[in-house]
Parts: sequence; structure tokens; C-alpha cells
Amino acid sequence: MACCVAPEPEPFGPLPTDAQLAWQRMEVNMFCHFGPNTFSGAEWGDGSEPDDLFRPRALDCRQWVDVARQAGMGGIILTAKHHDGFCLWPSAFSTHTVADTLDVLRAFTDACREGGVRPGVYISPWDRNHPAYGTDAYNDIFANTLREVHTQYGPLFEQWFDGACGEGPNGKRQRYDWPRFMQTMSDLNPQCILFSDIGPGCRWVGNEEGRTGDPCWSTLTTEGATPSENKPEPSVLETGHQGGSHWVPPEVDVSIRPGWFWHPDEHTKTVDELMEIYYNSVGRNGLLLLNVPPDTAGRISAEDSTVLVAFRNERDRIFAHDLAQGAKVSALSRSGHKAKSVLDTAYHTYWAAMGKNAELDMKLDSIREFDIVVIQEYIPLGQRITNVQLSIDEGDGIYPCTTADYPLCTTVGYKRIIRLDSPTRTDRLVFTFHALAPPVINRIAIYNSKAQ
Ligand code: FUL
Repeated sequence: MACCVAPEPEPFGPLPTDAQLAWQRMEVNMFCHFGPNTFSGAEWGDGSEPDDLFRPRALDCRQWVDVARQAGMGGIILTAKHHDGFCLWPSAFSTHTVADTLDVLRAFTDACREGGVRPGVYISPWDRNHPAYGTDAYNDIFANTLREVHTQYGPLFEQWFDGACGEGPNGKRQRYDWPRFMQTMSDLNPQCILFSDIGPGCRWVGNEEGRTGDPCWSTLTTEGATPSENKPEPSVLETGHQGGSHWVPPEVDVSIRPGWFWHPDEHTKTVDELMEIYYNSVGRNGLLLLNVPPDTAGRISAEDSTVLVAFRNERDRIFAHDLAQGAKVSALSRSGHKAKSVLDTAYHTYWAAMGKNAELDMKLDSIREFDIVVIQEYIPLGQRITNVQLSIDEGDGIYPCTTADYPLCTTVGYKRIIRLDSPTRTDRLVFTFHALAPPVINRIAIYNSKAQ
């Protein structure tokens, strides 16, 4: 009957491309800072380091890939060139590179492809070695460098354009030709996610502490800005812009150790610290790019790999049993789509509410104890929810829950993980959504983080 056929919800605002959606669904990726700094102890080399300082004793990129896979990471981004200008491949556009016999970028991309992990690169625009830095000729050199890497080592899933911009060896600063770099990239590989402070593929999250802002919008207004000029303040990059003009989701880059490069006297974060980062990044609409720096041998240390595997095991344990399975779900507001779609694990099924303010009633199959609620908006149709209130049936009535971080949870986006103050027992939850357009939700799940 025509009256009962639910209309498909209209898309709302800027939308992710297929490549951005696939990227966001990777959730946790690995960053590898590796280069002369690994050997000198510096974080920012000045470009005067001798080429033969970089001498990994037993380079093993397959081991990086094994660790990434065991840690549940589907992509790795390597610093193919950091600010010191040293190229981890034998570039035709620099004299400060590895020898042909030690082509780290080749070993890395080969190992990733063999191991089923997607390779990406960080190529610093700021170059403290290149004599042409600070002149127009450097823009040609940088565009050629991008072309060289992406044609000879591609396809690469992500290109990192770091925001740091300082002087070259000649004391000059560069005016980067961003339109040209971006055009070069979209000619070479339109699917490649371009990271910079303002995207266009994904944006810097505005801090290096392992958290997004709250709220956190994937939309950002970027008119008049470039990755190095007139860009929003870091605090704005944390939250994005509600109603922003472009889809530029946040990437949360943070290191497992105090520094970005490996240093012998630094130690790794604990599993608890990594879990906190996970909740504050993936759990708040970000993609977590966790830096795990290879050591002077050219391997990921046992200290780091042990904690990474434990971090993965902890996530697997906590998110193993969705206690909402078997629930009866109904929408109190008029609903066009089956509310129970929020329970299935298929990505492209969803419940679409009819109004901007909507309620969903979830009757569990028995009284359950839980302390985590996961909500996912169906972002292929845009990011809509401005806040959500969770209430539970306490036997004598329905009461709002207080959560660890927020009296009222703000934005949802790709994924929101809400942690409750304490484990809660109930057989009925009510979700109240407020949104810019009728909410479209593809998943709601509940978990008990204390369960073994
Ligand atoms: C920053 C750089 O200056 C750091 O060295 C590091 O690469 C970090 C990821 O980005 O802007």
C-alpha cells in the first residue's frame, strides 16, 4: 500500500565521498615516524644530518604490518619525508635521500600490499634541507615529488600534508602553491584522502592529545582558507562547524610515546591510556591515527607491539557482546523506516525518523547491566544530530542517565561511544534525539565493559 511505503530520507548538508566513508570506517590506523631523527634523538632535524646517519640495522617493514594487523589497524602512514627533508626513497628531486639499496618506501609499500594493509604517506612540505626552499622553484619540486611518489609507489590511501611551515636552509619561508598541490593529487589519485589542517579529505583535529572536540562535527567551512593560511583556530578544528560548508572529518593523530620519533629513554602509553584515547577519538566521531615509531633496528619495539595487541584485545573484549540484540525497538515519533534496523550490523540499513526531534524506545529481552552505549548516525546521508538524551526505566519511572563526561551527549556522527557513570541495570532504554534534520541511525548497541 502506497501509504506504508517509507520515503527514502533526503540527504542533508555536505556528504562524505565513498573514499571518505571507507576511510572513516577504518577507525584506527597506524602512523610511523621514521627517519634520521630516529638515530639522532631529535624531533625536528635541521636538514644537515649526514645521509648515512640513517642506518636501520635490520629493517623489517613486514613486522610493522604484522603488528598493525594484530592491533586491528587497516592502514599505515609512513613519514616518507619529515621536516629535515630526508627522503626515505631515492628521489630524483633531492640529494638528501636513502641509497637505491635502502628504498624504505618500496619495502614499506610492498609489505603493506602483501599483508593486506593500506599504505599512506606523510611528505612534509616544510623542508629544512632543500636549497630551493623559499623560492618558486620549490613549488615545482614539491609537486614533482608528489607525482614521483604517487606514480611509483601508489596507489596510496592517504597523503599527509603537515601544517608546520618554517624556514628553509636559506632562511626563507615558502609560499606554498596549494591549489597546484591539490590539483596534482586529484589528477594522480582522486581517491586519496588528503590530510591537512583544513582537508579536503580529512582535517587535523587541532591537538595532539588524542581527542576530538565536543561537540564534534565532520563539517567545516573552509572558504578563504588554505592549509597554511587563514585557517580556523585549533579549537575550531577540534569541534568543526555546525552547518559547515564541506565534509572534512577529524583525524586524531597522537603518539604512543611522548615523542613522534623513537627515543631509547621514552616509554609507551598503557592500555588504559590508549582506551581513553580510543573513547575520545573513535568514540567521538574521529579516526584515530596512532603513532608507533620504529626503532633504530627498523622494527617496532616489543614494548609497543605488546601494548598494541593488548589494546586490541581490550576493545574486542568490551565490544564482544551487544546486549541490545534481541530487543524490541519502536519509534515513539512517527517513523518512516523500521526502528529495529538499528540493531543489525549491516552498514547500509537504518532507521530514519520523520521529524527533527525523535524518540526511540528499546525494550531489552531481559534486565541487562551495561555501562556503554554506542550510537552511529548513517553519515552517507549527512551528520544531523546535535544532541541525544539517554533515559532508562528504573522500575518506578523513566529517568535520564548521567554519563561520565556529559549530562547530555552532544553530536553523534559516524560513531559516538557514551560511557555511563556506573554500570546500570534496566530492561528499557529511551533515546531522545534533537537534530538539524530528521535523524538517520544505522546502529545502536550496548555493552558491559566490566564483563569478562
Ligand atoms: C607536526 C610535526 O611538526 C611533528 O614533528 C609530527 O610530524 C606531527 C605529526 O605533526 O606538525
